[in-house]
This record gives sequence, structure tokens and C-alpha cells, in this order.
Amino acid sequence: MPMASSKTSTAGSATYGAKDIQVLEGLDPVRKRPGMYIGSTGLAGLHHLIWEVVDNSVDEAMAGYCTAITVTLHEDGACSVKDNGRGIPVDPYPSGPHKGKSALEVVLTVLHAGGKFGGEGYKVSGGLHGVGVSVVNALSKRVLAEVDRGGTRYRQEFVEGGKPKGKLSKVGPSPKKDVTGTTITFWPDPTIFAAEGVEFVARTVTERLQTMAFLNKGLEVNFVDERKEKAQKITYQYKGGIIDFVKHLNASREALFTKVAHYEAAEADQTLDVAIQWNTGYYEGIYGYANGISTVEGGMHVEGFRTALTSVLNKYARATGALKEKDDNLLGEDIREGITAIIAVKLREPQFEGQTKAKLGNVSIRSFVQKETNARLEEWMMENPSEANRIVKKAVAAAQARIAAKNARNAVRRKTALAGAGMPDKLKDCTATDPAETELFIVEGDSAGGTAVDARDPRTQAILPIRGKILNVERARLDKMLKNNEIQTLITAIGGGIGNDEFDATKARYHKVVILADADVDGSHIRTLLLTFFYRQMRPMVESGYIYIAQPPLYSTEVGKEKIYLKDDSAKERFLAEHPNHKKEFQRLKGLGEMDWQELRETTMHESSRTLLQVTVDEAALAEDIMSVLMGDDVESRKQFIQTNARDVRNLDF
Ligand code: 0RA
Repeated sequence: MPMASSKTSTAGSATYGAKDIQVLEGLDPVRKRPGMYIGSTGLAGLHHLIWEVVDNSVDEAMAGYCTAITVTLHEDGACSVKDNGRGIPVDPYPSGPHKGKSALEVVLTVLHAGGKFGGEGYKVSGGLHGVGVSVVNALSKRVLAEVDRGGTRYRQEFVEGGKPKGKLSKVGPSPKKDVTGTTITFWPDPTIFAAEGVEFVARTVTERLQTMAFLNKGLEVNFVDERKEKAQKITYQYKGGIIDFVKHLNASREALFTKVAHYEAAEADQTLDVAIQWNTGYYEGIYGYANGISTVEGGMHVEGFRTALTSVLNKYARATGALKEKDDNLLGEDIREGITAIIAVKLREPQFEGQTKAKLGNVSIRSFVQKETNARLEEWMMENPSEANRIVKKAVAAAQARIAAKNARNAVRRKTALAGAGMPDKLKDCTATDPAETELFIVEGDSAGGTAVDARDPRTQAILPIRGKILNVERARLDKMLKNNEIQTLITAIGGGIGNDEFDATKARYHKVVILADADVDGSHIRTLLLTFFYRQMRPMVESGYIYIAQPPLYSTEVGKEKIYLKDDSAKERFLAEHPNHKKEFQRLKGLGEMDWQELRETTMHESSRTLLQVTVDEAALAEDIMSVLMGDDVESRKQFIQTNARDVRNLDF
């Protein structure tokens, strides 16, 4: 059976042909190949059903007819989406293939039929997501559509993947006389979503709703979770739109100034909404949206913005004398250091490209964003000279740091090039030179370092003691990092360079770098600092699986005259089960210093008796988040993270 196509379902068409009959075959293709319509039948696909319905309400809001949307997760597994828009039209088709059916029934039972009515009102819609409410109907075991229009309440029910259970009916007057609107309630079909189930995840829904509220200034977006144990109500509404979005993103950071640069523009078929602020940090956060959809891979809108940003800032820096004639231009990366920006565009036929279809490909949007940013950002800088000068100053500092880092890198590299002689005094290197068999132990404190030197196998194991706390690299630029002694020593010892555009894991002198720190608070801080350093500056070491955490035992006890070490609580339990008559006295070991070299070798360093924890990165985005929470400025969220994850600090892989 040929698949139904939207092109054949011209609303109100008077010609009745075979192709229209295929349209009337309805929703079978959706049930046969759900992935084609909602991406997957996992949790992502399940939530896609909600986005599909909500997008229709947001379209109604964008057209200026809807001010509030409420998404409710019900106790019985249903989700309802209610809006106060015009209400889906209810009048019957006078002729054509849908003759006699209400417009509402057609919207819910014919693929792609949504938004085909009243043409003008639907200039801009989601594109990728705008496959229509009928898809939701097809993938639900039950759907209830309720509409208030012209003072009357209408309803129609659908079952078993979109089959109408009776015709549209009037159920009485609208509860509120002049209030129009639509409520779609759906119960997802568990046979479709069998793999991961039909339970909605509140967090997934609220994140999306909050973003929608930011992107649609003033729109009231309510979330109601009525499920037992999970009950909550949240309202998102932002008078400032994406200005509030930028402030929200910078809330856990320190803003460079309180103002947010903002401009909007519109031309035939496309609109632009931009908000920009800088923070005192060193990472770049530019977030693009096209028709309300996040474009995580960037695209033409972001390209146009970046080009204009670099040009406007350089022009301003020259005009004000911050850059002299002899000076080089600032690079884009200098200017974008610490930026937080939202680039939200709307356009008629968005082209989503790239690996995850999250990159905007429309070329026309690039010149539009570039042209508008050139004009409007320059204007903003002229009107806000104190802010503009702060940005320029930060960018100039970033450029200096970039050049300083380059020189410092070269210096470190020159040192490394002097081979053996260049190795730091503190490093007690091993004699073997094949990285596949060598190990570097980074040991907290000089005295534990001394013990480790005695405990090691000098052929394959190198020891680098580090004193006190190394620099927090999350809060320092590369040039400052490179002046820090402990960090210099680390870079030289490892030998693969530094910085994510330069570091080369194939040059690493050891394929195991083992962090050996105490099991107390100080030890855990040092461990985190070192992990942050490797993650930010030598990420390939982490990705190659070269970074390990040593696990010195937590307990010791005696059996007769023999001292036994126990790795953790479960080892202790196993010991008790095997030695029921034991006197049950255990020492809790706090410091590495409590062990002599034989004990340290036996429990922690010797290949046959030790346990090493390999550090892994599962989710890059998640890791970024954890890093900035752990090492950033926001003390509150750090406290919260540490409290919720304190149970197993020994297993903190990120
Ligand atoms: C088609 C035409 C019109 C509105 C809608 C669809 C509409 C659909 C949905 C889905 C959820 N909420 C909705 N609200 C409206 C325009 C009708 C007119 O011209 O009055």
C-alpha cells in the first residue's frame, strides 16, 4: 500500500480521486513504522508525543491567539495538553474526500493535515516536529479531544490507534463563556512503546517546557504532575523571553555586567531574536534555536552570528583605541571567551542537517543574522560604552593569555625536548621506556611519596609526589596554569603536551597514570582537582582509559599475628562471613602514612594484589556539567551535588 502523503490531502478539495482514497487509509503507516514519525519507540519517542501536541499549541501562541498552555501528567498514565487558542475548527467538510467529517476529526485522523486550514495563521511551525497530532492519535490506545469554540464545548474520542469512537459531538456550553481553546488528552499505546514503557519523566518534560517559555516571551506554560509520589505544579513565564534565558544560564556564574544585549529583527519569512551576556569564566556558550528547536550542532544562524560578532568587536576595539594600528585583530575565540548567547530564528522551511539532524542548513538565514548583528550589536555597543569596553578588555586579556600560553607551551616543550635531563627532580622515574608497561603514580604529599618510592617496582613504576592543592584549572586560563609548578611538573612528566587542541596521547610516557590520595576530605579534593585537570587539559588521556584511581584499603584487622587489609565495607563483610569467630576489631585507615612500604606495595601498588579504578567518561555533556558544578563558583549547587553524591566518592567516575 502506498504511503499517504500530505500533498494529496488538500483541505476542501473538490476533486475526488484515487490518491485521496489512499489518504483515507489513515494512520496505518504510522503504526507500522513509528520511528519514521517520532524518531524512536523508546523514551525519547514517547516524549515526542507530548512535544507534538504542545507544538500545535505553541504555533497557536506564535500566531497570537493563545496565552497559556498547561501540560498535565495524570495518575492513569495519560498526558493532557490544554491551550486557550482558537480551538481546532469543528465545522464539517461540505465536499471532497472528507465530506461530512468535522475538521477536527480530519486533523486527528489524517497524516499531516494539521495546520492546513486558515493557511495564513500558520506561517511558522516546528518543521521537524510538525508531523501533526494525528501521529499522536495513531500511537495512542485512547485520545480525547475537547474544543471550546463559539461558546460551545465539543468532544470526540478515538481508540485503538486513532479510530473515531463516534462522531464529534456537542456536550454543552463552554464552561467559560468567552474562552476558546483545545485540550488533547492521550494515553500512549503500551504495545508501541513496549521496549522502555509508557511512563513520562517529569524532568524531561519540564526542561522542554521551560525552554519553550523562554523562547516565547510572556507565554504562560504550566506543568502539573498528578501522579502519586511525584505530584508537583510549576509555572514558567518570562516577561523578558530570551533575555531571561541568558540571565538564567549565567545565574550559577559571575556575570561580567548586569545588562543583556538584545535585538530582534524580521524580514520576509524569517525572524531573529538574540540575547547576549558575558561571564567572567573561560568557556563559550552559544545556543541556537530554529523554530523553537534546539540546534545543538549549530548551523547557518550561529555562523552568521559568530562572523558578525568578531567583526563588530574588532571594529569597536580599533575605533576606541583599545587595539592600535600595529596590533593584530582579536580572534573569534578571544571574543567568545565567557560568552552566553541565545540565537533564536524562525523561518519557513527549516533544513535540519548533520549527524543528529540538529544543524540548521538554510543559507539565507546566515546573511540575515550576520547583517542584523553587524548593525544592531554595533548600535548596542555605541549606546552602552561601559559594557562594550568591559567586553573588549576581557577579549584583549584573552588574546594576551592565548599568546602567553603559546609561549609558555613552547617553553615547556623546549624543556621536554631536553629529554631525560628535562625531567623534574621530584619525579622518580622508572627505567622502562615502553609506555604500554610503565605507570606513573601521582602521590599526595612528600612523605607518602617517599613510602611509594620504596614500595614501587623501579623498572615500571614512576612516582611523582605533589604537595598540597594543585591549581583549580576550572578557574584559571592556560597561561596561569602553565606558571604553576605542580602543573608544569605534571606536563613534563607525562610528555604529551597540554590543551585540548594540542595534547597528544600517543606521546604520553605512561599508559597508566594512577592518582594515589588519602580517603579523607583533602584527598578527595586533590583527586577532583587532578581529574578536572586531566578532563579539561588532557582529555585524550581520560578517553584512552589511561587515568586510574588507586584504592588503598579502608580497614585493617588482625588474624593471630598477621595483619589483614580490607578494601571496603563489602570486603569487610566477606571477611566476617569467612571468619565467624574473629574478635571483630577493625582499624579504619585514614592516611597513606599509616602504612609502611611493604604494606603500601602489598595493598595498593603491586600489580597482583591491588585494585585500580579506571576513570571513564560516559556522557560528555554530563561531565561538563559535573565539572562546572564541582569546580565552578556556585557554592550552593556544589554543596548540593556533593551531598547527593557523597555516598560513594570513591567511585566518582565522571
Ligand atoms: C487549524 C486551524 C486553526 C487552529 C488550529 C488548527 C488549532 C490546532 C490546535 C491543536 C492544539 N491546539 C490547537 N489550536 C488551534 C485556526 C482556526 C480558526 O481560524 O479559527
